[in-house]
Amino acid sequence: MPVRNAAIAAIFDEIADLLEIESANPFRIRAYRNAARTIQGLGADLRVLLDQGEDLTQIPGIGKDLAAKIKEIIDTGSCAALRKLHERVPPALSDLLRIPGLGPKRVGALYKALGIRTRKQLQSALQQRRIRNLPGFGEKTEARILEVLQADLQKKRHFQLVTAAGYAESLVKYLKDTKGVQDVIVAGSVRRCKETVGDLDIVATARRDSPVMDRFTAYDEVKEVLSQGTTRTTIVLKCGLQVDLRVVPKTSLGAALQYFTGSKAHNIAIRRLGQRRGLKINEYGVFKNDRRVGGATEKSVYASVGLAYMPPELRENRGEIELARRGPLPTLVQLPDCKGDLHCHTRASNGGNSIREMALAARAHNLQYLAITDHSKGSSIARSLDERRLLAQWQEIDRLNDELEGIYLLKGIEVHILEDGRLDLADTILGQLDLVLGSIYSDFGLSRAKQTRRIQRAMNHPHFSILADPSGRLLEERGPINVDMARVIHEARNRGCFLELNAQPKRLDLVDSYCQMAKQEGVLISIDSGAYRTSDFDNLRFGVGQARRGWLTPADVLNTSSLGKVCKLLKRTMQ
Ligand code: DGT
Ligand code: CA
Ligand code: CA
Repeated sequence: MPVRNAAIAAIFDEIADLLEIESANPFRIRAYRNAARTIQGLGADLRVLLDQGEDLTQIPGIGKDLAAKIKEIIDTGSCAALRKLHERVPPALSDLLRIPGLGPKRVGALYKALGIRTRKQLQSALQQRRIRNLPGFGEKTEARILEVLQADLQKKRHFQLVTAAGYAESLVKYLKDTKGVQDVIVAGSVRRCKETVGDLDIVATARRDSPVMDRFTAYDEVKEVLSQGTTRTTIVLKCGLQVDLRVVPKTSLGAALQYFTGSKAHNIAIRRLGQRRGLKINEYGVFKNDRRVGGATEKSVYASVGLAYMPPELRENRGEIELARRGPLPTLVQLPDCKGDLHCHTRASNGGNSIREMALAARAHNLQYLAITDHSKGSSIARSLDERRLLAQWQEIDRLNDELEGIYLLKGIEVHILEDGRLDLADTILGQLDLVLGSIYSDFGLSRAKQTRRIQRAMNHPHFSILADPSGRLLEERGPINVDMARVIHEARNRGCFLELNAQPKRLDLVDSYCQMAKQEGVLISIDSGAYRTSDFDNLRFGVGQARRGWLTPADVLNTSSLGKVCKLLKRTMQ
């Protein structure tokens, strides 16, 4: 799991912060910021890439200098450049930068004039009205910062699912390897496959004499132990992620899992159902007049209120309880149901591997077909394909299809949907492909009406197959475009085309609620890796998680079909 990537990105971000406080060269600052973002979004573990002898400068935005620093961080756990900066700028200052309204200039001024390094010091200076007289500040600024600071104290940082799940899986392995420990299960938002995660909740059972809590607090990545008890311990990892571990008796395991998996809204609804039946449901069990009537398994908790077991991804109080009361729950799509992947890149555009390498990796992930969909020439992306290079790519695909067993390559492209809805490659070319993905790579800020019309027009193109990255969002970076998604989905149905759920951790786009909408309209969703390198196929599981949150069954997903059926379905859109 790409656990260390987050740590490397954090170091680069911190360097950028401190450089900014020092008013260093803006290009230098931006280089660190961009690299941090790239690393965060990378599917592959940098440590693994290095071990495999890969050239990190192949990654966009990573030059020689940054590649060397990445290696240094992986080898030594830290970075001399950061240590040097710390000699000049107190590390705590970078935290002050995160307060809205406090740019590097102001943070620098607060430090130089008043020696303020921490939020606490800032808060007391604000309360003592010592800040209003500094140049560049005033009474209004003072009041605003105080307000933001107080609101910020209540907010919690969030982590991408891939990062949180990576830490969770390592911890589970570590805890399981402890004397007397029986079950160790990740609950909370990670178990529900939520795209971002506030903290980790782990539920375990253990023999009475097991040293599980001591082992937990001794974990290599622990920064701080917030509290330690025999049933509950809370730690903070070096990356800032908080982890709660609860150790419960076997008889309560189901109840504890159900409770700590949440969501809170779902739990409240379940508990209310219980109350109506005279039952008390909590993290210890299900009780009738203080007598235990369930709680050893999650199934027993749901059975006590007359419901079938519910997959965690459904537990959001978005109608799943009513659905369960009406009849059997849908059998949600699972990773092995996906037979192919309809979106990936190769070295021909901005991917990191050859077509052959991608094909073999897809096969190793039990996929039977893979569409090669490099960027077309109109996109601003480096090395995108023009007609001539595309023809050469087709020849190579034909050769590989002759040669390789067990994996079939489809000829595709990811075209750029222009501002007016046109596609950026000639019809004569598009007509010869097996599929055409269309995505938005510019003009994210169009009005709702214009953006909706733009996509409708693109979909109306006779060769359009799949709307890729439908909302264009990048977690922590860019919000979704403003678009009437209901209309887009309706248009897709009329046109017989499809929407994608891109499984890249920072995309997970289409989002769950729109998956539900597409399902209702009968529009199939293609769960794709959008892979840029061979290791990105690992991300498919997060796409499946998001699809399950959107209630999708195998029948609602395009790439659960056999190759023959997918080709037929794609032909329908290609006319
Ligand atoms: P997160 O950590 O913000 O990503 O989201 P969760 O869902 O993991 O929330 P968290 O860690 O605050 O709590 C874990 C679970 O514990 C939550 O999903 C449901 C349960 N829980 C927490 N507080 C309450 C509560 O006040 N009432 C009930 N019924 N359940 C709660
Ligand atoms: Ca949590
Ligand atoms: Ca928690």
